[in-house]
Amino acid sequence: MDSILWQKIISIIENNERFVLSSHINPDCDALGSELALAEQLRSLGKTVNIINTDPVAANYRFLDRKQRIQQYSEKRHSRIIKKAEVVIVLDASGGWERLGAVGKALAQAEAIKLCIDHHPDATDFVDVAVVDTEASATGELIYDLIMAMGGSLSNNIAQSLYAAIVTDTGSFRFPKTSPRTHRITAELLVAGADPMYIYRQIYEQNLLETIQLKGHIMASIRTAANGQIAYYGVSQNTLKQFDVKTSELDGVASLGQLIGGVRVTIYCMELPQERVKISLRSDGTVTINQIAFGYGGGGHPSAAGAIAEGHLAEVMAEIIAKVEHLLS
Ligand SMILES: [Mn+2]
Repeated sequence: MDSILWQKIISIIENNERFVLSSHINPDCDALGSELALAEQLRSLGKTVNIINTDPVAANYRFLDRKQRIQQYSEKRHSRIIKKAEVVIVLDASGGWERLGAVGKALAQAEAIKLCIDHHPDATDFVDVAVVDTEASATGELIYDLIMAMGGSLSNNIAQSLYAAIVTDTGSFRFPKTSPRTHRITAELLVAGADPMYIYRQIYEQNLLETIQLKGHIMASIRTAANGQIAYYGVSQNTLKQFDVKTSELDGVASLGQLIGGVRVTIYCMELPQERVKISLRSDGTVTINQIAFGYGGGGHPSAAGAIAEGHLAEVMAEIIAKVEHLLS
């Protein structure tokens, strides 16, 4: 990252005392880890820091925030803090204040200097200074750079937070942005005490038995089409009830089909109340599937996209299979 840009951020940090950090709705580990690491660095300089997000910290990420530094936004509790803030730093989110949910509305009104540090390629004209590096595998990489540029040190907490940010955003060091730099940074985090086994177990191995059993049921129902190039499966509201599993616990189900050799596209459909169906599409990168999601008013990346359609589960599924077959032919 361009050190002149960091110098700009560092002089803003040095010249101010009251900071608010925030990130996107449904904050992931990169959002939370980046917030916690930067907050600790700022506090070590004697700054006053509030981390305020719209959504609460998900249960499997709470180990990062044992001291409960991360606050869930409420207008009553936070309007004064936001009003008095001198600097607002948005992490792991660009594209506008809407990405932040309710707290974004409040922060947009603040008189503070507004900064954004991110690795997404979205517009940054909503802030005064933005540091965006789309080559970074995670915002956590950029926070590492910033802490180093400030001459800060890596406490055990900072190391755990940034490791969690990077291991999740790289899909455990396999996604395309995983670079030599990612591994060099990660090496330093290990030196500073990040514990890979512990962090992995906290994030990925806290499932309920019911969830694993439902995943087993879904896996047993996987079918293929187009000579094994398409995997498809669905789950009904009845099945969710039968297994007593909340939809929020079904992370990772959308990519189960990609575990099968030869599968290029996975179609996963989940029945929603009121005759709607949530469609999730994954591809192995050899075919672009977000155009199908766009057709239903959805969105996403070329190899991971989704949408919500009207209709019955089986009908919607058949429709999507036909569209993907056409795409592959
Ligand atoms: Mn990220």
